[in-house]
Formats: sequence, C-alpha cells, structure tokens
Amino acid sequence: MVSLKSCTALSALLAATWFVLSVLFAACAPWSLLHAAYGSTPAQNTISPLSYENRRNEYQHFSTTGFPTGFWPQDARSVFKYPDGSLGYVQHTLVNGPWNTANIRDAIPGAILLLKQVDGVWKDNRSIIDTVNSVPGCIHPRKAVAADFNRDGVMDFAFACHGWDAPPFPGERGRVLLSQPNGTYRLNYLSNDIDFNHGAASVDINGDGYPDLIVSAMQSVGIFINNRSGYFVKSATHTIPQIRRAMHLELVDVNNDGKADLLVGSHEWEDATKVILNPGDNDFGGSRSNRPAEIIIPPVPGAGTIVDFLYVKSVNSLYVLRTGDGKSNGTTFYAGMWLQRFDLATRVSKVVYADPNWFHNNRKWHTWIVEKDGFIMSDFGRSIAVPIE
Ligand SMILES: [Ca+2]
Ligand SMILES: [Ca+2]
Ligand SMILES: [Ca+2]
Repeated sequence: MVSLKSCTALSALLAATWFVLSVLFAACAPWSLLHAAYGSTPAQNTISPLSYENRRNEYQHFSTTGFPTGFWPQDARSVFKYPDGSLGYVQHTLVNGPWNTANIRDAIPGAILLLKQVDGVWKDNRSIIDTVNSVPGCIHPRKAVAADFNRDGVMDFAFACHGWDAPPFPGERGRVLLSQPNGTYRLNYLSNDIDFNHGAASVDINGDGYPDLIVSAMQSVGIFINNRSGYFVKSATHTIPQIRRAMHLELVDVNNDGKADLLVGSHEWEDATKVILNPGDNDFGGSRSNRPAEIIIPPVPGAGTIVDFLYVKSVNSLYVLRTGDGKSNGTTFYAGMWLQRFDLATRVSKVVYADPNWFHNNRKWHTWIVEKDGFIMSDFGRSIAVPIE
C-alpha cells in the first residue's frame, strides 16, 4: 500500500521531472527539427548501405508487363521500392552522343524517368520530381546506384556519368537523386569531381552509417565519402593503388565474412579482372607493404570487356558478364555476350554462355544480369536465361 505522504512526494517528483523534460524538449526541439530537415536521423532504416543488395532484391518481383509504350531500357536504371511498398523503376535517360550527333556542343542532358507500379500497371511518377530545384541531368549516364544516401528511409540514386563518349573523353560530374522531407525528389551534382565515371557501387566506408561510393574513373578508382546529406567528397586518404582502371566495379561479400569485397573489371588486355578481399576495415588500398589479398579471374580471350558481376551464393561462384574486345578470336569491340562462371572454392573458370552475334532489343550487348528462379537472367526482358548449376 502507498501512503498519502509518499504519493505527495511522488507527485512532486513527477512534476519536477516533467518540468525538466519540458525544458529539455524545448531546448532540443530545434535541433531535432534540424536533423529531420536534413534527413540525418539514422533510426529505423532497413535499406542496405550496399547498392548491390538494393539493386538485386527488387528484381524478384519485377516484370516489364504494362511498361509504357515507346519505352526502351537504358543503362543507368534500377528497380526499387517506394516507402509505401510499391515497386519503382528509375532511369537516367541518355539522349545523344557521338553515334548520332557529330559535335559535343550539341550534347543534350538526359532526364530522370520515375515509374511506379500501381495494381500491376506501371504509371508515370515524374510528378514527384522537384524540377525547379534540380540541376540538369548529365550527358552520358552509365550506372544507377541505389541506397539511402541521406538516411531518411527513402531510396536515393547516385548516377555514374562519364560524359561525351569520344576523344578526348572530357568526363563530367555525377548526379544524385535525393528524397526530400516533403516527399519529392531533387537531382543534384554528386561531387565537385569531373571524370569518366563509368562504374560505381556503395558501401559505408568510414562506418558512420551513411553509404559512401567507390567510383571508377579514367585512370584510377576513387573513394567518395558521403557528407551525410548525400553530397560526396573525394577522399584524399583512401586510395586503391592496385587498380589502374576499372570500367565496371561492384561491392559484394564473396567470402561470407560479412564485409563487402571489391570486384573490378575493365578492358582485360589492359588490366586484370579481380576480386580484392576486404581486409575487415574497408581499406581496399592497404599500406604499401600490406596490400589486401586479391583473386585474379582468368581472362576469356576475345571477350575481355567486362560488363557486370553477379555473386551466386548457392554455388559459391562469381558470374562475369562480358562482351567482345576485338582483340582476338575474331570478336568485335562491344558486340556479343559471354557469361563466365568462376568457382571461388576450386578457382575453376568455365564459359557457360557464348554468342558473338548476340542481338536483342536493338542492342549487340547486354548490361546487367540478375539471379532469378534458378537462372542467371538479364534484368530486363528475359533476353538471356542460363541455368545455375
Ligand atoms: Ca533518402
Ligand atoms: Ca559513410
Ligand atoms: Ca568479404
């Protein structure tokens, strides 16, 4: 039983506590609001910092049935989920290039296409893009990287852009499509850096909870640290000196130690295709005397242009999507499709699909592969299906 006296004391204590809490709340509220405004509250976030996981997961439910007529897929694309659980599709369009326009002065920036699946039908969802406060799209987008860069629980997209695709390859700035507190998206520059950014992938490099980027450039691979608002600064301290060039790269854990490993590939006649195993602290460069362990993927003569990587856990193998290199075996540069399986346990390499004359959707090579229903498939339109075995 509680006496009247202790009740009075308890009431006084509660009142005092309430007063202290009220003062604290009043003092902290503006700070909380500031955090909310900048989306820097890392609570309840289920989106992976690994873009590889975000890109692959949603393809399990993806179908192009009901896609807009006159639509065709372009390289910088991703399937994702909106906060309400419905499926989304994003694409940074590519308008023109040296193949249909002679002069770089006539280069037209691309734009963002956003779709949303409602009752099984794809709807145009571009109305949620705040175009007034967005920068123009880039000239040549090449890859979309999906992660929640400003940590507000809504998927964002970084676009690796490489600029006009002809000598002297001037490069350009990447772009990032960021969710806003009012439910819209804004397109912004990704960083101050101008380069030939062909490939990219995200992981939290410095462990602050915000996804950072590893981006391929013309002569190197750069590490870009997220300033926690979705803008990136090229790191002067994190470098990866053992890669000269990597047109395509991916971050995925291939040895099941819980740390993403770096897969890099480019033009195989210039640079080996390889896995750099994460030493545990995301320092893929290491010190000069202590480089992380590497696994070299055996080359496929004639098909030395690396396009995509897929790790299939059930067979502990890395699948490498390739196209022609024009260097040997009578192949043509960027024509045809090859799929190589590399067993990470036995280190045995096998070409499981090869078609130098592959042609589909008006294209001579395919960009992205996914694992679905026991097959390695094209992400779009079932233009390839190779059983996993
Ligand atoms: Ca976000
Ligand atoms: Ca980070
Ligand atoms: Ca690993």
